Amino acid sequence: MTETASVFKSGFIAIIGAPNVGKSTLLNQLLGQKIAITSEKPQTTRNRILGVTHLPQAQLIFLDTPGIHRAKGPLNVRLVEVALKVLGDVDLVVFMTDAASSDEAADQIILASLKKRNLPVILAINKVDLVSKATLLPLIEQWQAAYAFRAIVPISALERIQIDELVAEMVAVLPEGPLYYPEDTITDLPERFIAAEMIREKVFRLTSQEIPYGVAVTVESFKERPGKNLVDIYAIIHVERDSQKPIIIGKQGTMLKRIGEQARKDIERMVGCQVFLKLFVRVQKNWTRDTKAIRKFGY
Ligand SMILES: Nc1nc2c(ncn2[C@@H]2O[C@H](COP(=O)(O)OP(=O)(O)OP(=O)(O)O)[C@@H](O)[C@H]2O)c(=O)[nH]1
Ligand SMILES: [Mg+2]
Repeated sequence: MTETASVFKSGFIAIIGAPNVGKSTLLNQLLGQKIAITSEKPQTTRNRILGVTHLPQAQLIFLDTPGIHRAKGPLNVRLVEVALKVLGDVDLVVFMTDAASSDEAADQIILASLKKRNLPVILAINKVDLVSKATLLPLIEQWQAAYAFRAIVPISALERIQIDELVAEMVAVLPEGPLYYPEDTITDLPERFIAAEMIREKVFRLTSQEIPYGVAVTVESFKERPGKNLVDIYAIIHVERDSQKPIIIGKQGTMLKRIGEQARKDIERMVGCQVFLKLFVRVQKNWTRDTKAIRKFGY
């Protein structure tokens, strides 16, 4: 009798790394759908974002996390806390670094906290589309010497290079396990949370300097219009200083309009119907320095 190779594997996989290395881009690529917001600015992600990939013989539950770095200020300290906490409850870690511009101090902090835990770790060296083989090879050797990784996989999350190879390495390490989530589950996040994130993403992408870092978004109301294939959403963009309000609104409301139009398109794609999005801007003085307010905004 031949042994059947039909064990079902499953587990929780933390995606960790320094800010801006491409963790959320990878999560979206793994899901084939956008649930995590991304931007070219560091510290975009502020929560643990869960996404599930279903394979015939495995279920992979990913936890995207805020970028780990030497944090200054209460909000950033909180974000690093959120990321490190995820490590306490996973079967596998995907540690992501940036092949093109690595944050060595942050990578060392992460390496040190991985060494304290007895977890299998796969290293994903991202953004290989930006570097030559000649830069990549010594980088791989350097990382091989730094830690006993289960595997080292050079990838491009953006260009979808070697993503299937990365998934195969993950499945190889995962234990035999149950179906944790029903087969139609992609995330445990409510649609209104993702809607708020889509709005915050546009603020990150359309404004500059300190503006995105002082912004939080809350969805006050998210309602389907009875009998119509339509959703009404009212959301507030909170800023931390009076001077930031006119910047978010823009000349004759142009900035707020752009934020709203771009966010609406993303939200419509998610909910699959027409969306009416109303945005308001409110000042919540110095919220990023106030632990209570940080909690109130869900961080
Ligand atoms: N060229 C290139 N750019 C990438 C790749 N992956 C991600 N990026 C870009 O890198 C930037 C950061 O990506 P994110 O996915 O937001 O990074 P993150 O690690 O989630 O960042 P934080 O949430 O701030 O910690 C974005 O501009 C992405 O488009 C890649 O493989 N190649
Ligand atoms: Mg992110």
